Amino acid sequence: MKLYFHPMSGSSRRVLLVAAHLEIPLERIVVDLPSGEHRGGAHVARNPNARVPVLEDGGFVLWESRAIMQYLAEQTPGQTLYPTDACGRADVNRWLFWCAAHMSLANTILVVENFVKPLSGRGPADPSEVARGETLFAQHAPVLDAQLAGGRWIAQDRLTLADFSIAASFALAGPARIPLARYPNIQGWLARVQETEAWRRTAPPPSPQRDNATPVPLE
Ligand SMILES: N[C@@H](CCC(=O)N[C@@H](CS)C(=O)NCC(=O)O)C(=O)O
Repeated sequence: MKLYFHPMSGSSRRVLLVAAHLEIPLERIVVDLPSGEHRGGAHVARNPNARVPVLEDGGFVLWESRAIMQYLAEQTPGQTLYPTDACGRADVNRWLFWCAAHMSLANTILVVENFVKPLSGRGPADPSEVARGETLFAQHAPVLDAQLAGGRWIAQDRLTLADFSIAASFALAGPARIPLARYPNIQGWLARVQETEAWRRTAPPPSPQRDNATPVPLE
């Protein structure tokens, strides 16, 4: 299977996390987002949304990162990331949809404004967009923090696709200045996800702009 991705992309990271955890070999093909390769004909033919990631499995082409996560889990007998019983699966699906509709949306606004724009010379951040991202974050982060008050993982009392999906959207929390200070349960859970072998194995290459950025203080 081939994965068209970019190493700094959170959407790509959530797919890589699942593949690493399930030990599914993927041929990784970088789509050069900074140069606009994703808007070129070859990539648009794979994904009309002109985004990464895209999975190719033989003649089957699949875009949307969470659909790819589910597809990879389905390929793996005995996996525990994606429950097979109806209630367990619905529970995980609930958090995958919530991630796409709410948490990722808030985080992505802050990633784009506070990290991507300055890094790519499209900056500076637009204060009204930053405010919109922070407002959405303040609306949704308490839901996740409360959920994590009751356990180590988001769903099913174990590591699932929900954890990898949501954690990937926080991968650039520091340089994106995502305001995590008031959410100790999210911080503790992120540290747990970051201790997994899959997280370590999918780390993007070093980037001075990312690694030397000053994050929002946690206290
Ligand atoms: N809902 C999509 C989002 C994909 C997405 O936004 N990918 C970003 C990288 S994280 C991208 O390709 N951005 C290119 C652009 O917006 O021009 C998914 O989950 O796969």
